[in-house]
Parts: sequence; structure tokens; C-alpha cells
Amino acid sequence: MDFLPLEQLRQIQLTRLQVIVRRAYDRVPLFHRRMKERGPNPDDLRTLADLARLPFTVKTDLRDAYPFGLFASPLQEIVRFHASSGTTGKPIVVAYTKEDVDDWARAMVRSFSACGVHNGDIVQNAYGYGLFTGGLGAHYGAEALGASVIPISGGNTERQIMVLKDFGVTVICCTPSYFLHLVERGSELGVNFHDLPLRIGVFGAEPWTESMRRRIEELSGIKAYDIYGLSEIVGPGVAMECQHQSGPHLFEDMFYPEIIDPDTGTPLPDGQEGELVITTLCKRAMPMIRYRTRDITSLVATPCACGRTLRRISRISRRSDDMLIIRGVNLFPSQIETALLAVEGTLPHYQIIVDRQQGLDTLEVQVEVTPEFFSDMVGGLEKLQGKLSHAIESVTGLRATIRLVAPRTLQRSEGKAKRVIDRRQM
Ligand code: DLL
Repeated sequence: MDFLPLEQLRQIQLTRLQVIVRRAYDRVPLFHRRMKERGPNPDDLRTLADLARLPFTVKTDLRDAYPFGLFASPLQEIVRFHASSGTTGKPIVVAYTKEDVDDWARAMVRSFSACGVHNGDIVQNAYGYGLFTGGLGAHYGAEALGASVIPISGGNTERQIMVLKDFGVTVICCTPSYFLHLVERGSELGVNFHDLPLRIGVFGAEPWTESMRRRIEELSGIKAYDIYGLSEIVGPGVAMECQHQSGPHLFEDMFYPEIIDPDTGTPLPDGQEGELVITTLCKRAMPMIRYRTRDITSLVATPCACGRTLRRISRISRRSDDMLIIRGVNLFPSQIETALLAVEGTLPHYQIIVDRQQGLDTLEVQVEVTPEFFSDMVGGLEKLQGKLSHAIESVTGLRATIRLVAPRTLQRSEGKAKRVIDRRQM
């Protein structure tokens, strides 16, 4: 599929698109209603260009359908759930049939193969296992390829370094920032990554840059490849770099990409930067029609030296919404607000400060407390701090340092409040 002549690829895309749009229309009330109201009818889809006439799907559609409202398969056919941050308290839920899980593993096999992973490789999978798609997504792909997987999941840095060394790991999967942290911690522990058999890093789930890639490669002696994906579409394996490291190739036969102007929704030509929109061409349990990813990138159609005919995406430069990615976890400022306001004693004035220390993201939340609380004894403030930290962790899954400040100390803005200060330098 990676090397198909373009005409053949476009024909496959069209046939699959017609099937998936029909499935979404027949089985998912939201898609049915939208297409009925705004058109076109699934039978009117005669060319790939007709797709642009279909309505978009956005993250709040998934939130509003929480938990099972967008499923196109009955529960008996669903074999897996995952979830990702919503914009407020509740996560968004995604689901897979047996065939969907197999297709996803195939996309991951193509991803691993593209960057030179093969059977015989020992893969340390340090993406989180659980509701996050990273762990199980990479796991099933690496197994299907015939590699040996170490399902170590995220965290516990010293154990990660021990396993890397003792098992003779050749491939590592994690966020680029976490890998940098591993290298730095390794050097403190006397482990030089240049001396390890490690060759390949499959890095994604957060934005990173070419200079970060160079730094990682210099410090560790491995080749660092960019993998892209998102839960709403499948998880990791939507796009992956080949050995030429010239941007992730999108698996277009499974995920149909468009680039639009984020303000007007107008489709833009290849090469122009805008928001990536994806339509899933195979997913049965939860088809997505024109899903707005909010990721800003461009489609690169110029030939790649590897010979793949699949277009690439350029580095994701930013998002068109306010979602932050902290230690690979997606975070909306509105989630912090929901958590803070659920705890008595705080005022709705807060600021989120994100920084990076020794390669690891840090999260601090400064919040004003009510005058009554502020004049309270230290014990009360400490308790409040604990409650807030717990509330934030239970909504976002992230641990934050809480700094309580006196009423009216955080800077007020005359327009939009500046909630986030991001000091990370990538
Ligand atoms: O992060 C899936 C994934 C897991 C991808 C492991 C790669 C590796 P979500 O948690 O739903 O899914 O977050 C998706 O993360 O819309 C982007 O904003 C960002 N993102 C993912 N990969 C990259 C990347 C997983 N390579 C959101 N570069 C996406 C930049 C990325 N941003």
C-alpha cells in the first residue's frame, strides 16, 4: 500500500470513502442528522473532491456524545476502548472492533517497518499503557511485526535505564522529551547511550522540532523518527517517518487527509499550511468524517527518496486551539478551571505555568484564594493545597505544583485572560 501508483491509491480511497460515509450515515445519528440537514447524501459522493461538501466533526461532538453516542457498531462487536482528554471534566471515548484493532496493528507494522524496525529487534515500549492509545497501539504493532516487546509503560526512569542496558534494547518508543530525560539521567548514572545497542527511537505524542531531533541524535547516537497520531482517528500510526526523516508519511489508504484554513474551513492546496482534517477510511466502530484535528501543518506531495507515494505532513508547528501537551498528556486550561472551581476557598483567578527541567515538563498552577482562607492559619492553606492538587490530578491525570496566592495578586487582563505561560524551549 505504501508504494501504490497514485491513481490506484485514489481509487481505493474513493471506494472506501463511499462505504464509510454510508456506514456513518446509516448508523450514527449525529452524522445522519448533519448530512440530512446540510447534505450531501452519501450517494452523491462521486469523487474525492465531493468530500469537501460534508460537514466537519469536532472534539466537542465527541464530548457531547459521551460515552457511546458516536458508535457505528453494536457493543457486542466492540473489543476495546481508549480515552483522551476532553475540554472539561469528562474524557472523550473511542472504540474499536476486532477488525479495527487489527487494522491499527497493520498501520503500526507499516510505521515500524518504515523506519527500519524488523523482527529480531527488542522494543522497549515506554508509552503509557492504559486508556492512552500510545502503549497498546505500539505494543500490538511491534508484536505483529514479530519484534520482542518490553511492555514497560511510562515512568520509573531508573528501571527504564536498567532494562535498556540489560536487555540489549534496540528500539525505544516514548515521547521525545522523555527520551531526552532518560539520556540525561543515564549520564548521571554512568550509562552512556552511545555504548548501548539502541539504534532507533519512535518518538511522538507531542510537538518537537528538528533541533530537538539533532540534540537527541548527538547525545545518544540513535536515529530519531517522528510518529504522529491521535486517539479520535486511531492512536499512534496515522503517519510515520521513513528512513529519510523527511516528515511522517500519512497512511492515506486508511486516513484521508485535507488541509483547511482554520478560520474559514476552506480546503487549501498541498504545500500550504493550515489545519489537518482527517476522515477515517476503514474504521468500523467509530468512523470519523472530516475530523478537525486542530493540528497546524501542511501536506507535502513532493516525491520522497524512499519511493512511497503517500504524502507527508510537515512538522506540526502549533495547534489552532489551546490544548497543551505535558509529559505526553493532553491538557486543556478549562480542565484546570473545572478542577479548581470544584474546591471551596479558591477564586476563579489562576495561571498555569509550564516549564521544562532536565528534559521533563513541569506544571505549576497559581491560584488566588478567598480573603477568608488567606488570613487562615497555615494548616488550612496546606490542606487546601492538597485538595487542589488532588482535584487537578483526578481531572487531568497530571500532578501539578500548587501555589496559593493572595487575592488580587495575579495580573488582570483587559481582554482575554492570559491563563498559560509556556516557558518550554524546544
Ligand atoms: O498522542 C497518539 C500517539 C501516541 C501519537 C504515541 C504518537 C505516539 P492523543 O493523546 O489523542 O494521541 O493526542 C493527539 O497529540 O492531535 C497532536 O496535537 C499531538 N501529537 C501526536 N503526535 C505528534 C507528533 C496520541 N509527532 C495529539 N508531533 C495530536 C506533534 C503530536 N504533535
